[in-house]
Amino acid sequence: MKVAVVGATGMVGEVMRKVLAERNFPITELIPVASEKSVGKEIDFNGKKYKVVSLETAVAMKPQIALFSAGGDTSKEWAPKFAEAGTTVIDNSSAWRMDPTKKLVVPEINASELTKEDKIIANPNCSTIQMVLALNPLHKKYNIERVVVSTYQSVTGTGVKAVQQLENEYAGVQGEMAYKYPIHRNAIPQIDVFEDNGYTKEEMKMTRETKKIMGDDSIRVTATTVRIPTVGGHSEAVNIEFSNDFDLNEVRSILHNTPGITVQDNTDTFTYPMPLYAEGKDDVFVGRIRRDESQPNTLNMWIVADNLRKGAATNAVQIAEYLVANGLV
Ligand code: 2RA
Repeated sequence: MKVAVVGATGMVGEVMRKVLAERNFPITELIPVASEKSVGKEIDFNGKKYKVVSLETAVAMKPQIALFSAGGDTSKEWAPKFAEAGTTVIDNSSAWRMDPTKKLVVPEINASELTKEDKIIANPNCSTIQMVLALNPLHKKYNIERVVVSTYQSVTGTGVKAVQQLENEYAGVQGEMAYKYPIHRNAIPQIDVFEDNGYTKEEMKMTRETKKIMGDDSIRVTATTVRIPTVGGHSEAVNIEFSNDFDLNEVRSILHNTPGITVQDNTDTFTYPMPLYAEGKDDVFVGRIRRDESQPNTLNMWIVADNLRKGAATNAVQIAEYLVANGLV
């Protein structure tokens, strides 16, 4: 398999390369693609060196799969060019996610929708992926009516400039700002731009993408998304109202038996998920599972995942693995 990684030198691109290697994805040739200033640079992959090429060169090399993480504008312009050349694109930007002609895929939930005709496949937003992975099996059992979610998101979701801002502020060094405000010792209740309804785009992604991935427009989702000075992953406090009542041990057992989820939930031993320990792992971690005692049929839980892994690179590579395993590329 010839595989292009578009945005290969970026934060997600780097993790994509790592995850492809770790999971022994059947690659015969890696095509690292980046902006003009990185063209010609050498990148190590599985003990071999590969030269970074431009988008034009990569299209002409006709990879079977291209993993994109280079921003919405690049995806809008270049994903169709790759698709026309016969490449299947798995795109990590928000460019195609809500396009009704494109699939938005979390493999454990809806990979079975994919066909050979899907030439541009959208990888969902990081904070959505980790939430829906835990919601989906519970929805099947108890039927979700409404979700109220508050996020505590890692600076790695913004990129390398934000990680640098946090490090500079921590060290007391002046530098470039990725955010409008300091992030060290702060919590910024704005992720992405504001929409007309007063919500941020990140908040609306969680609302819209959840319905599309879970294939159910009736699920109501309201979100508050917040950037905090952490790097290991995104955390989410999620309140879920079901149509039907549930048993807490059954909830734990359903989550425990869901591929991709690790339950860490024991108050006696102070066991619960934290981003520091989720970093570098592919699973979504769920804990603090408890009944919302303020109203019937309602559950609270805490969900943590490495946003660069299951929230981005790992999910994209899992989609690619599904395509290969099912002869769709
Ligand atoms: C963030 N959701 O954390 C974004 C990254 N895709 O900012």
